[in-house]
Amino acid sequence: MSKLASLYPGHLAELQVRAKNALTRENLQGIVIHSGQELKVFLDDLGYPFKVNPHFKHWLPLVDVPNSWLIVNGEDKPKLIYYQPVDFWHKVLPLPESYWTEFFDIQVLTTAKDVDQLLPYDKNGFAYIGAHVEVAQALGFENINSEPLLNYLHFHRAYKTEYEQECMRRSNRLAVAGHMAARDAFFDGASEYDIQQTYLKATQHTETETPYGNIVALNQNTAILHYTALEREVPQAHRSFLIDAGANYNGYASDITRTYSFKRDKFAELIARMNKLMLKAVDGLKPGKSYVDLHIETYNDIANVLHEFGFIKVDPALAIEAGIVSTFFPHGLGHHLGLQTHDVGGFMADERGTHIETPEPHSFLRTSRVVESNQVFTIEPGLYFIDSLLAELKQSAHRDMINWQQIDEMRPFGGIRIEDNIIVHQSHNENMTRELELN
Ligand SMILES: [Mn+2]
Repeated sequence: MSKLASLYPGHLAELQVRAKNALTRENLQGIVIHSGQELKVFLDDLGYPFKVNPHFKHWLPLVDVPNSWLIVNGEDKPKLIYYQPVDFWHKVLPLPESYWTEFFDIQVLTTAKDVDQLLPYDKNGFAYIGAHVEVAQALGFENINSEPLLNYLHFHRAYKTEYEQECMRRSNRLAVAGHMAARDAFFDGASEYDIQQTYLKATQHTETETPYGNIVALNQNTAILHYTALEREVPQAHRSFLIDAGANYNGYASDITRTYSFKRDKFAELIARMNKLMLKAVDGLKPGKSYVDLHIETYNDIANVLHEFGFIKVDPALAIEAGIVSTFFPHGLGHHLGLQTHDVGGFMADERGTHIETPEPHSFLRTSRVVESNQVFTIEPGLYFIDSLLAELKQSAHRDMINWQQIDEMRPFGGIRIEDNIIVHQSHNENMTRELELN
């Protein structure tokens, strides 16, 4: 039996328990989960790429079937309404034969609008979870994406089953192959666009299959946090390269970033220093630790790096107090990772969804929750030379704290971010990314 086949029954059993508990709390009979529908471009017969409801792919590894439905009640065999139209225009996916199929009562739906014949007749007591509120209303659902139900499910989604952890290891394996090919393309002098094609080929993904739009940036473009332009031209010189790119495995995302310097220069030294800082942050990720505290510790460590490299003229403590570290590190340390790249539940104190505020000036942080075992995180500190933020700093009262000549030397290199994906276990951390020889 394959590894996934042996882990899947435990995953399903855990989801059944969560569903049962959620239904008991909300006094409901069942949950109806809609995979989604194709969205059409305005005034056109073309559709946008289909992105499945994450609640749907939590139960089974089906990411590309619209108009399908799951009915679960936490006790009985879940029912899968599988959409299989008679269609000679498009490829119709055959009913899969896989390790998960025996666990579902599968019914085939050939005409999407006939789904009501296969749904519970009396919608009272059933909650709809899905993107299409108007469809749910037309079918007679009254409980639609209810917040208490979603809060409960989202809180628990942070705890990954062994099956999910295995999917995420595989997602990392795919992405690491892409990263290694992309790195080689950079040192061969390729354009951003060609590096992107190299990455996609190595991961065997199409552009719409990656969990998010890849960031493939050369030189100054590395300082644009969400740069996705993909310049076709080869730049005059290759100085630096930042790639933030993931992969999908059974609907689970990886999210990995690496930065390279073309030469053995000061920027390369800064990358090596940030790598050390990043691994220290990974070591700090432990059950019982607040992710906010870990972020603040890393933020303070970045102040030390700014001082060591002569970018600031003042004591790191003074730079922190003045808030100037945010000019160089203007984002959060990381986030939960799973079915979604920025996975849900990051701000929840409990299963009712009580929100944990992030303190100023760290309000951009994407998780404020206490770390526990079986949670999966990214750790992704950065240090950038961003013209717009530096211009603000130069106008501020703190401008004399900065060694502007040192800063100006670094601007052509852009910035650095290094990001790994970590499973927190009770006794140790599993760095899925590093264990795959991507250093
Ligand atoms: Mn990330």
